[in-house]
Amino acid sequence: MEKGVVLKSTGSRYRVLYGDRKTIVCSIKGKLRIKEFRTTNPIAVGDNILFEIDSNTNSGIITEVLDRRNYILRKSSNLSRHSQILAANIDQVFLMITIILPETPVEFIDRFLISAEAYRVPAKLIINKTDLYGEDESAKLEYLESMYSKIGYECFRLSLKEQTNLDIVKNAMRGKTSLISGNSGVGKTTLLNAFNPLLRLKTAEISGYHKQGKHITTFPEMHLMPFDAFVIDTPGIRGFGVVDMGKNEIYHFFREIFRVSKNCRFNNCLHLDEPGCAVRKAVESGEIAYLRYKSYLNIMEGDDGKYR
Ligand SMILES: Nc1nc2c(ncn2[C@@H]2O[C@H](COP(=O)(O)OP(=O)(O)O)[C@@H](O)[C@H]2O)c(=O)[nH]1
Ligand SMILES: [Mg+2]
Ligand SMILES: [Zn+2]
Repeated sequence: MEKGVVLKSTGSRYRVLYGDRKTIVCSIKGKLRIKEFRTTNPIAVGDNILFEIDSNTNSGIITEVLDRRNYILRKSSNLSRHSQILAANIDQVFLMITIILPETPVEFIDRFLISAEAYRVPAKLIINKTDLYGEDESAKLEYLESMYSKIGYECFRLSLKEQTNLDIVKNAMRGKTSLISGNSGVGKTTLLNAFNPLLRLKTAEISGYHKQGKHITTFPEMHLMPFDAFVIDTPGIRGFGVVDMGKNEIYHFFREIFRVSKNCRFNNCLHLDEPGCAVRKAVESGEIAYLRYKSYLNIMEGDDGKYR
């Protein structure tokens, strides 16, 4: 019996890291599938597993998935009621954003952050491509950076092209398992290659028409970095999903809104236009950033009453 961690899952095969940086392809023992709960994948990237080595085929058979510390679900298609585990046992999630090429909308950032809050996984922002920023973009960067750090989200400025601040981001990842997310084209794959040149992963050229990168791969994959860190790439995955947040819960995941909401006159206040709403007052005074409040309103307007 060996113990390992799942680096990649492609349907029924799993690439597992074990021992002294050895990898082996494993499949699942038939009986294990039955234990599967309401997800389409019983084993996910980041899962700690027990397996037996079949010396004839030099492959492994997974016999047990050890308890998960946490996990994040993947946004599944609207048609399917099943959800998929994107990754398990994560210490922190990074959202990589860019001010231009492509521009990351604030609402996109906030949707990511509230999902991370719902999963109770610490979230941090990496603002990449600073080499491209002129005066306007730099001003916007500074605004976002001060807005998010004030709320408590650590921000890292990065230029992978000019290799600035690489060490600061590495240090933040050292000794941990990090998931990195972000719109395609922001530089996630470039970061992985910069951090571990042996990887030689394919990066996408920005397509001129959509100003967005093209998707290349679709399976999440965990990479071991030479500085004692695991980083999970989530290519082509636009966001976490399937956190069933009721409308009356959404504000719980906007940290600063939640904090202030305790002073609202009504304890079922949704901070829309109720009298005595402390949140609206805080937005008017500038204590809560208008952009964050706007994200909140947009998410509240979501069609089916559930945020996905
Ligand atoms: N100017 C500039 N371009 C970058 C930077 N980082 C990545 N890129 C480019 O952005 C494009 C998309 O990068 P990629 O890593 O494939 O993005 P991903 O879709 O998030 O994995 C590639 O052409 C990269 O060379 C950066 O810091 N500055
Ligand atoms: Mg990529
Ligand atoms: Zn209120």
